[in-house]
Amino acid sequence: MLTRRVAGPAQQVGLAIWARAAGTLAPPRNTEFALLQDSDLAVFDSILGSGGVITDPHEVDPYNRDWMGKYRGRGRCVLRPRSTAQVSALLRHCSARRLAVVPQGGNTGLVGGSVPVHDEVVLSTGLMTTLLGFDPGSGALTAQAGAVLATLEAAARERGHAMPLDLGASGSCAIGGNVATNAGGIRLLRHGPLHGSVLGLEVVLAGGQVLDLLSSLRKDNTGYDLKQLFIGSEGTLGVITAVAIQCPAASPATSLAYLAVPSFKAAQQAHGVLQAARQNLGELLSAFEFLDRESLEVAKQFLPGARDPLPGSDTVIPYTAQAPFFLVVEIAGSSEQHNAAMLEAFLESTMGEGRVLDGVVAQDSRQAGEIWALREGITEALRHRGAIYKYDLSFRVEEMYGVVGAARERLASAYPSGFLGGGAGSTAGSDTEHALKVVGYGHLGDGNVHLNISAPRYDAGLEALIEPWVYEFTAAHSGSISAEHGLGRMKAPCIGYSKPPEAVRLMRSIKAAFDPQGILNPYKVLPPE
Ligand code: FAD
Ligand code: 2HG
Ligand code: ZN
Repeated sequence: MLTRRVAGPAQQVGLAIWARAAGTLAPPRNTEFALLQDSDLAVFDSILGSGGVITDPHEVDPYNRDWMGKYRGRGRCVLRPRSTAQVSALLRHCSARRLAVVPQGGNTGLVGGSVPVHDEVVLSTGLMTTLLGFDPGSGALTAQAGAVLATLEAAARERGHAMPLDLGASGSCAIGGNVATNAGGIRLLRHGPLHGSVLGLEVVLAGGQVLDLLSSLRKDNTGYDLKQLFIGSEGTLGVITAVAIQCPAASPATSLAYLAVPSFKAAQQAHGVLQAARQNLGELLSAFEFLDRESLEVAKQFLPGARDPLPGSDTVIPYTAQAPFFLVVEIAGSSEQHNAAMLEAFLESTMGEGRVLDGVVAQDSRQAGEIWALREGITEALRHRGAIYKYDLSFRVEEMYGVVGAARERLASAYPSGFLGGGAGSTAGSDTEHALKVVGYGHLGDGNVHLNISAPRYDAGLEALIEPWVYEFTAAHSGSISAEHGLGRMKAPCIGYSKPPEAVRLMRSIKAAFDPQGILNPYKVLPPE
């Protein structure tokens, strides 16, 4: 189980058809890729030495499975380099032999990008965890790509700084994976995307060439900013081996409020809580997250020790039987007293105006931690429930929750009993544990909704009902089909819903320039030609 802070181990028509055919089905293996031979293993052994190459099927297995249990590859070997020079030597060999390779960090990705589709070799950064340097003057931190985010956060904190990103998988995901996915998370509202915070990268290209862009300068306008291409490239353009990142000074005090609101409209529209927070809390605002009641219920049911921060919100609210939405509002500033006074005043005024039904300001870091554990634990809670269809979408803030209601309506008409029909031996339909559930939560301040459809098992009929409908809905509302998780394997065929054909063509030329044989993370990000 992931703990939050502890380190641990088309064109439209053509694409729509692909989207329907894609889903969890594997695209065919590219027969131009070589099959792994014992002689390749001998070369890998000679480069990495003892413990660097894993071939025992039991040990290889977890590297072939994604976090959701949705995708499973058939890779036969895992490479665990410790240095950039080793990564370079490995890729030189793979390129010469035309062996396909999947870069893997913490393997917490949610779009099937981090595991092989067929028999690709896994190149894990798990042993590349060294903190290479920290500049106290600028706050620039440099680390090997496999360093775990929570470990780097602790290192930055010790030095009076903070990492500019934070996410529920911070105890397992690696900084190289974060950069490769352009991860968003709960602090993007405050610090912006990684395109702004990453100062430099070291990358090994498909042929083994080392591209040293590891500058930690704040300003550098010499030519095209090549590092930007690797941010969000999901392992398809090069293997990131080191990252330099700008860490802001840590705020001495953070405070957190948890609010129940009567509707999504009240949360965000012209005179909603988000606008009030922007006006009244200004630059102190560091996170503005939301969860709907269904998400809260799943979290309460499946997260050990989870407590409802507002236990009365389902009975004693005078305006409505049950508060349908909840907000997590965090401010970070220089004084605890000032923060608390600001948040209390904010709560009082928004409640007075009826925009907020009820709310609580965390009294200490333990209470704040409990609230964050609830919000960030929804993903984990849903995993305990069974299969999950995840859609990470962005829209204009006012429109972002519409897709959740539309998905509920669509599934309710297809499955009026609320259950997925069971096959032989299935228990589906026998109790509410097996009911279909549609939940919505996410980063409200950034217009990013996580639509999750939870089912007792993965089911082709259910998937066909959701996809490509959900992508068509998103495109029709000018949204993005991937706000922060990337395209990976899951959405590679669907890129055309959010990008025009000319953009996809240019992306293909960039891919060909960096990786002419297409050996890096094949079948991911770009649709098949
Ligand atoms: P992996 O899963 O190992 O890989 C992800 C992709 O990056 C793959 O395509 C892989 O090939 C590539 N890659 C990995 N390392 C490298 C490298 N060194 N060089 C080149 N390519 C590489 N994501 C968010 O954006 N925001 C969230 O709030 C968020 N919350 C999450 C909460 C939970 C509980 C979980 C399980 C996931 C969450 N995620 C979130 C998704 C995931 O954690 C992020 O995408 C994360 O950045 C992935 O990092 P990783 O090291 O696990 O990468
Ligand atoms: C979050 O914001 C993550 O909690 C995960 O991005 C979202 O599980 C999801 O769909
Ligand atoms: Zn998210």
